[in-house]
Amino acid sequence: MGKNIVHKILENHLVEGALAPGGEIAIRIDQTLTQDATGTMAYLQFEAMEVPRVKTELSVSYVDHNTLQTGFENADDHLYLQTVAAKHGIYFSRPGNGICHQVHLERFGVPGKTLLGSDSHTPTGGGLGMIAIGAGGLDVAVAMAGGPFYLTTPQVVKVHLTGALPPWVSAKDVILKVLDIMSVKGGVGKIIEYGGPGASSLSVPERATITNMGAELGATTSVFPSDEVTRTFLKAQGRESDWTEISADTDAHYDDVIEINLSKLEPLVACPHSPDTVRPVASFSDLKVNQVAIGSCTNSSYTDLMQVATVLKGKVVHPDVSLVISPGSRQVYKMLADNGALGDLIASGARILESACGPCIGMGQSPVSGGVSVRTFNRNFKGRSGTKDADIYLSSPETAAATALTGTLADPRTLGDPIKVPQPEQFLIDDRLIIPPSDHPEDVVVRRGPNIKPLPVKEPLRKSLEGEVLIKVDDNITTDHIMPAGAKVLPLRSNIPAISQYVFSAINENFAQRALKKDGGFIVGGHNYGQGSSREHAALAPMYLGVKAVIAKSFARIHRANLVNFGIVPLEFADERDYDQFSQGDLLIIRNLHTDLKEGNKILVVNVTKNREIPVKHGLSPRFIDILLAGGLLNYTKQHA
Ligand code: MIC
Ligand code: SF4
Repeated sequence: MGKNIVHKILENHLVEGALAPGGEIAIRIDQTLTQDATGTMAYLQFEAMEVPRVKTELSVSYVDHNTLQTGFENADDHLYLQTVAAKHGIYFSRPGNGICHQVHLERFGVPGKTLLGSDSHTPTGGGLGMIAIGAGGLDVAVAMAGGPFYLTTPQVVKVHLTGALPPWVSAKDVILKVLDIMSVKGGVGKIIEYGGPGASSLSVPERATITNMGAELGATTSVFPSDEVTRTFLKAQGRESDWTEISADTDAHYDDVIEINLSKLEPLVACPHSPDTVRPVASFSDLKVNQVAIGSCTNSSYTDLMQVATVLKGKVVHPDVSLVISPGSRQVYKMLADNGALGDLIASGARILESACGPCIGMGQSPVSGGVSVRTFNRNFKGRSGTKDADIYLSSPETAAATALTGTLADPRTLGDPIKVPQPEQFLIDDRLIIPPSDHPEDVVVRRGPNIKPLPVKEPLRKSLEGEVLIKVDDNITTDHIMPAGAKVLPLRSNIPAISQYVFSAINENFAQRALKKDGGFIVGGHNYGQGSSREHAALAPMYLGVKAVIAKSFARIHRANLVNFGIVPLEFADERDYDQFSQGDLLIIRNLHTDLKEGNKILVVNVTKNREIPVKHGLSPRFIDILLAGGLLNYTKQHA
């Protein structure tokens, strides 16, 4: 039988295991990327491994999240990142150069290669035909040190595209349709491979919008073929020599196939507070909108912003709407400036921000109380915008632009004659904000400001675990609930004692104080616990507070791995109805966990308060078990060095 693209690339990189569904494999990582909010931890961990120079083909450190400098913290972190990069063989993309995923797509991504990034939207690279996976910073640090990346062999789902997008319908509407079909947990344990005749009608940035937001499906990653469209894009980026063709064999096997006819799609939005609550824009009649935000790694390419500029040219945004725009990269920004489109945007009343994540991660531009914000971003989790009671809708740039003009959620098809901005034959290439690693690393002094605190390390797993249920939460709890971001909390990413005070603060006022006072305990969760971001702080900070195990109905992939990496045991109910047997405050004991994990015995959680014994399972690979026994990946790596 023929091979799909996923298996072709994985096979080329396989260092351990076999590509049999459900088994564990290890793959070689060619490229890594980090961003500043996860990067400081990743590099502290890399330094702890005492490897002088990265062993990847390419590693890039981006600064794009923590760019608001309201105190010394972020500036300190940036200086640390710049110096540690110079010393250890890492390229450094300076603040102002753009969002990691957009810049990586433009300047570094290579079809057929593997990319591991400490950010959940790393799958953006799948738009170029890469296997690009998001992971915790510690996994990325291990990859930089030359270690492989371990994952459960994913199922491969094909999304077979036919037809072509109608006017005013765009790539964002394609991925919203996929989210509508599969839901935020439909992609867990899967890689989504796009193909079919419709795929060749989509440009690389359009493909990247789709693979980027595949993260919201819970999928391991998403990938497109590398074809003539890919070659044209790389040529326009002055990198045609990086191109290779990658396609699936005609008789390739897939675990599942989803058919989407692009011609039948219409403008869609994801409604509050989940990316899979999808509705047609046309089904809204009069939704008043206070803010429109255009940008983020999902929708801030040159063509995205040119579409917006063309719609807004000569017009002014509605008096009740605040329009903010953040271009995805310096390349995009400068091209808009050079061709006059930036002037059109400014004239329309848009508030132009720097080229960074900005409002997407709550770094400024929080909407008005109880307000409605339409954003071209990828996540609309409650509170992520910085305003707890705001309603966030996710849309395409075209829908966002139409809405900015009318003041109500607007179908772009009402804008009249279609516009379609062509991809430029030549992008503006200027890499002077990307600093190559030093040729004299021995002379580089790594600068650590007072915000950078040493890494807390856990002791090996205890024989038995005992403590209270510190919190019980519902299904689909996101890492934004566990470890919020935003302008106030993000600067503390290098300071675990300080940031841990905010764990669960969005949903539970004094979790941190309670956890510390009780000497830690347990978390009880529903399905898809830990969905969303790759931030390992959602494991590291609870670990610091003494959380010993999370017992849930099911876990999101990256978060489950992060829990293991930091020595917190992820357990699943054998029978999910047992979730009802737990309340906050119950006293739990898991006896002989150490031995039972090691010997593969059944594990029982004793709920002392309710006087019941509840069977749980874990499905952890032998390697994951060894990591837990060692007290986390850092200890494990040291033991195996
Ligand atoms: C996000 O979009 O949530 C982030 C911020 O980019 C995160 C990473 C982080 O929390 O630092 C992600 O998606 O992994
Ligand atoms: Fe940045 Fe938002 Fe993309 Fe995360 S999702 S990398 S915060 S732009």
